[in-house]
Amino acid sequence: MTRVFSGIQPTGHLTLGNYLGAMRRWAEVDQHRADSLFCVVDLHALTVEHDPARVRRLSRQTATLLLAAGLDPDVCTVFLQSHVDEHSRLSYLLECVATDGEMRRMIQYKEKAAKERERGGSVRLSLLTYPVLMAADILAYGADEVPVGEDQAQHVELTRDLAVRFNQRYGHTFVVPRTTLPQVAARVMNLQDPTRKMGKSEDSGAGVVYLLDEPDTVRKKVMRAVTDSGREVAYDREGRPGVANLLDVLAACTGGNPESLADVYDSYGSLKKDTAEAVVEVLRPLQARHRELCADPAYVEGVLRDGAEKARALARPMVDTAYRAIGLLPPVPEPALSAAR
Ligand code: AQP
Repeated sequence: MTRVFSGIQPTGHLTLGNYLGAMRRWAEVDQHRADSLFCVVDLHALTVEHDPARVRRLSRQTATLLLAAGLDPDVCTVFLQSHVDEHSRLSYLLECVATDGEMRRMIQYKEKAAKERERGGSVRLSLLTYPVLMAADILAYGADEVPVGEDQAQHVELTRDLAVRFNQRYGHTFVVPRTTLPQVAARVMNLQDPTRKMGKSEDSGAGVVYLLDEPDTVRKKVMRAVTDSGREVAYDREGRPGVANLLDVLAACTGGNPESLADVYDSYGSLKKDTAEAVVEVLRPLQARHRELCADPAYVEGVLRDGAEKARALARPMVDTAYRAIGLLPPVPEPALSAAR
């Protein structure tokens, strides 16, 4: 059976981009057709300036939202990255396979490091090495597919390169995974600046629809979306990124096609209105389920505990194999125990 792995960082409140680019497919498609693992990658949230209490809060909220979005612990595995030590164990081995130049070429590193420097902060070494930890997240489970939004495709490419290199040097150990992208809304753009991705760690939330935004807030954000100077509704991602973004979001929410939808509208106003309502309707059941789950935190904790146990059982043999392959001796058994055998 195909194995799927994907993760989400508790670095901010989850956005419509996270949902349309990744979570919705995990819930509607992947968990039903594959042996799937979905992980709140909390260690990744420590790569930039962070507040420990906020990371704890967001980790719980992210896990709750994954379940609210429809992940079913009876058919898939949902867990926190830091509960499974194998991720960090494998990450170090992969750091011994990756190169410094490779890490510095990562677009997210360049962008986030520049932002951190602009703020006058220092850049954490873990920001540079985090794609290696992401590779470990994926390779530890022998995942065949990694369903992500477009912004993460470069990191999955790196994962493939590291897997191939490790296998060539030390013998076949890892499955070489492939990226799967959604057909529409692979990159939902910021409503106030449609040349930038809608990101959860934005300083201002005006162009970002959060999954827990009230319906009226969603409406306001969409109605105020920056469009383009023309008046005609056309799907042109390069020339008219604002309108194309709205068409992408509308198409993703209604199951339509952005090009055909462009023909239906003759004004930006009506396109915005329908897009806002479509987003509100997509978020409604998710928000209702989130409220129910918040009333039962013990259930969410139980899911995460069981998920970590299942994940550990899968990752440990794979990571142990990698340790042996790269040249590390297995731990020596306790003398008393070996004598008793
Ligand atoms: N705007 C987006 N459009 C489509 N897909 C997106 N994803 C994120 N933003 C969009 C996809 O959601 C999954 C989880 O994302 P993540 O938490 O691993 O990464 P991120 O959202 O890029 O988070 P950061 O780095 O904490 O902050 P921001 O958002 O500010 O960059 C991934 O599959 C991702 O592709």
